[in-house]
Amino acid sequence: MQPYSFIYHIIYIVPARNPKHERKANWRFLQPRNNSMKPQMNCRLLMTEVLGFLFVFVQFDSLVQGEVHFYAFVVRERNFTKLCVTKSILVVNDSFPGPEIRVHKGDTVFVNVHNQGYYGFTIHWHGIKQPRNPWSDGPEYITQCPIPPGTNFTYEIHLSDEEGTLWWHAHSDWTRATVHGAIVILPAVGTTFPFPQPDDDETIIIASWYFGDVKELVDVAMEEGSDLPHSDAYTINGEPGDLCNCSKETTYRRMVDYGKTYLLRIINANINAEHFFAVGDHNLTVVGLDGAYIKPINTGYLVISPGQAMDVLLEANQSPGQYYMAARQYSSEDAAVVDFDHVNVTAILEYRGNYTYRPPSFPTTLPMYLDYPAAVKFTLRIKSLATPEYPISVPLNVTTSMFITVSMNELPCTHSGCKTDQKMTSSLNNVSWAFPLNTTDVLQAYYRNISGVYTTDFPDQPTQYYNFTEETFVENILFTVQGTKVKVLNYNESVQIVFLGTDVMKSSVNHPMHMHGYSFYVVGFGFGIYNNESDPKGFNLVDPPQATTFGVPKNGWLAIRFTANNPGVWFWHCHFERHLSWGMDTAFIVKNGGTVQTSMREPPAYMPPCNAQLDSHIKTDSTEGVNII
Ligand SMILES: [Cu+2]
Repeated sequence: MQPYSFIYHIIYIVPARNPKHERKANWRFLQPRNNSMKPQMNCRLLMTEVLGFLFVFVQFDSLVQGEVHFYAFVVRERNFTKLCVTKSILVVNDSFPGPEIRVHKGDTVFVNVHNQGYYGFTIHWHGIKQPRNPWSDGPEYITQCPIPPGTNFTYEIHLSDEEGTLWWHAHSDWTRATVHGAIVILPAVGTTFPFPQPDDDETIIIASWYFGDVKELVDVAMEEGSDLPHSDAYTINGEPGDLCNCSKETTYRRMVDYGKTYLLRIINANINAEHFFAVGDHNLTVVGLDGAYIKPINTGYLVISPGQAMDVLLEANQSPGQYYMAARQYSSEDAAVVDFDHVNVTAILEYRGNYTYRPPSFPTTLPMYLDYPAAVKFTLRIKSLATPEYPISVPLNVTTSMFITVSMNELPCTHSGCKTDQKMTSSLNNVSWAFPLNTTDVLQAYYRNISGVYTTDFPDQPTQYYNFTEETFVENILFTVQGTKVKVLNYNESVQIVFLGTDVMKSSVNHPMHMHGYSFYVVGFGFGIYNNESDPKGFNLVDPPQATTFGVPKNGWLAIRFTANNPGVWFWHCHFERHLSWGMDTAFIVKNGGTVQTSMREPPAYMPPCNAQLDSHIKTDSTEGVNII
């Protein structure tokens, strides 16, 4: 066991950041500073944090290799004005997007989350494997119940082999629309990047903006069985940018110096949209995906799925001036579907120095909304580094094989609030996931042997075979079953999953599948129905991309592999929130391996009770003795 050090990231409650501030300004969320903003409150909050963290730390039983960081997240509603309209949104530390967590590989982070809002929610540390510790993974009703208003809960985040960029977000309904932020994982102390040291870095978070209250819109739509809401705009670091109404003054700007190289940490925090991204007149070199480095991809654009994070090098090597960093939705839906959000979101890359002002240059390399070949062309180029310094470990002898259809479906809408006869659902192998709402979570049920919460009969194969990639409205295929069905894996199984995107209801799209507790290797993907004799011959077992979120191609298949060496309960699902809400989800239970180091850790002394108020309409005072206004 090596010596470790503690770092308190003292978080001050400050107004939303001015987007014209440069990157270092972001640190004010994390660094102590002298100002007149409620010093008494800060002291009170800090005392609470220190005592709470000390209490947690005495129970901390894993080997600590790096630094230990402490953060406080105060989550409450605040007014923000975008697109000429002011509305209240749930945010962390009064900031949209929320504060950045910045650590080194191998560090440990404690985050005490104070729910000062009106309804329960959880936070998930997206892409972090949480070895042996599903208790801090976060998805509600899977590994914990929502944190009730007026209470707090401390997450323990243990970084293992992740390096690069990941992110955190709420994992309850669509609360993640505004409750999210970056996790920057620098190389371990004493090591370097696998590319020349960049001069600086910059986090770019692409998110969705809705005019209405997102939770309320979703709650109503789910109750009525109607379509789920579509976003009204996209944002980069909280701002819609020059091309949107009432937004020009607040467009996010990043100052750069000619001749320097910047590491862009691009996170797609969108609720339902994949995005193309490009920078006017500048090439990009993509060097990382989901907390793992990849072989450099030199490109004029990239495509990023919701859930994914990419590390991208940008050389400031053009004539000093201003250039748009722009993103637009990549829609893989049928061309006839046009009701998606067409907003082009922009930020500005601005060179320092004296030069004659010209309007920012818009990237001509940014593909159009429906440019499916452009998306596929980029995705095919992603390969692991696979070097002695950054080795891979793709399972070669598969011991558990699953073939899973990924489908849109319908179900009769039968409860009292229904406004339609049939409602939209989605499924994996024709099972639409049902959360064990307000009873307990799957992890508790597994750990404490509580029956009646879930069943272990998630099917390894489709329940029926049909022409999967042909448009169909046949009733026995169209309708799905609902259930809380999980798949149980023995410790150290070598798992292969082939996902197949169906065209039931003519609704095939690219589905970004996300797995908790693991990253996986993408050994292949293709179009049409998977052939289990010929397609494996083309698998990449040499340098397959490693990811935690990767798209199942529209009317095509995705083959992934991983070793089930992280015991616990791990959710996996489509990262389009509308598909998650409709049931395109399930969970693995990975059994213990027989030794302490191959078994789940004990639960922390406190887990949130399963009685949180969830209704977005009820706005009661929820302060927990910390007056933060
Ligand atoms: Cu999906």
